[in-house]
Amino acid sequence: MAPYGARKRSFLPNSSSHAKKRGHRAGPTQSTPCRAHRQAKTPPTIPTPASTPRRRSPTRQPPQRLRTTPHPATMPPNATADKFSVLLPTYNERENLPYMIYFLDAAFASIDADYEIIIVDDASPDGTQAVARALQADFGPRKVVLAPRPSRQGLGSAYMHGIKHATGNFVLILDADMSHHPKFIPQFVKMQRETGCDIVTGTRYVSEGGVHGWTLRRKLVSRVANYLAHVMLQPGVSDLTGSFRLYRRDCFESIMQKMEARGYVFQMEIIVRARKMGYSIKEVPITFVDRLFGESKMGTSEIAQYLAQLWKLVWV
Ligand SMILES: Nc1nc2c(ncn2[C@@H]2O[C@H](COP(=O)(O)OP(=O)(O)OP(=O)(O)O)[C@@H](O)[C@H]2O)c(=O)[nH]1
Ligand SMILES: [Mg+2]
Repeated sequence: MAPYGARKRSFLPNSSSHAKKRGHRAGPTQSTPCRAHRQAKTPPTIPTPASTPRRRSPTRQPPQRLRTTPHPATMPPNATADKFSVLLPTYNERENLPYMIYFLDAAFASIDADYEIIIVDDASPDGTQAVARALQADFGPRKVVLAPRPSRQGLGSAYMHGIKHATGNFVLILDADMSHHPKFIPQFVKMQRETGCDIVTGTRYVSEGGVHGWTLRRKLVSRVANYLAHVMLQPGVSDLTGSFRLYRRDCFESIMQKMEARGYVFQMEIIVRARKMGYSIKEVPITFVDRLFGESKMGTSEIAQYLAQLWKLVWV
């Protein structure tokens, strides 16, 4: 296999023009995550274990200047024991995946938290798995875990598969298309630590949240889906169809045992069941942007399936 750096041109097209076209701003926190870029920001010396912040020696602390500053409000005495298992389902996300991994790594580094990213790819025809393998070689198998499946089996079942590989005490779920920006993760963690809740869910539908880059039709579908779910299920959360969430692992696993949905309706069923089981849920506002690269998999059949499952959930 060619090294990751050698392959980058094939899966990282001109990022600034693409991002601009899709309404993403290329600010200081939205730069290209490829290895070449990261190397460009560091002095041109050969990295050694002591000078590489991501791969720490168990016996030797890195120099003080290389340590990330812990988020002041997220460091209670036992916080360093937490490990976050990110479940990342992918289907044709070849171009988005490097950005996701880069920003996830940066988000967890900003709060000095341990993490692993479990990529559940369903044999994507665009070669997502080759990119995932290259990223694993770059970030290490402890940080990037591959949990591929032989065929497309749906979003809900991807989470069920991914959790089998998780070793953390928290589970974080988000889409792999940059619609859910990892920069919000510190706020999720802060909310969980301050309130001790079981689930923190990202919401687009409060004043500080929002949706950007969607067509009017797509916005309407999401709004109507949420409105119907509120009227029929009264879930007590403002955004039932989003999937950007942080769960206590024990809570996630016990809800999983009761789950029936395998497709997009999974996000809704999990909150309905969490409420019925008495778990506490808090919300964090997020801004949702349209996917950075690639095509949406949300079609008419997913909408029809959603309506049928919504009716079923009334009787849960
Ligand atoms: N493993 C796996 N991942 C999937 C499957 N379907 C979708 N995904 C992934 O699940 C996440 C959400 O899917 P999206 O296609 O973004 O669907 P969406 O967010 O509802 O719609 P858009 O953002 O408009 O594309 C993305 O990371 C997809 O790659 C699947 O069958 N298997
Ligand atoms: Mg998406």
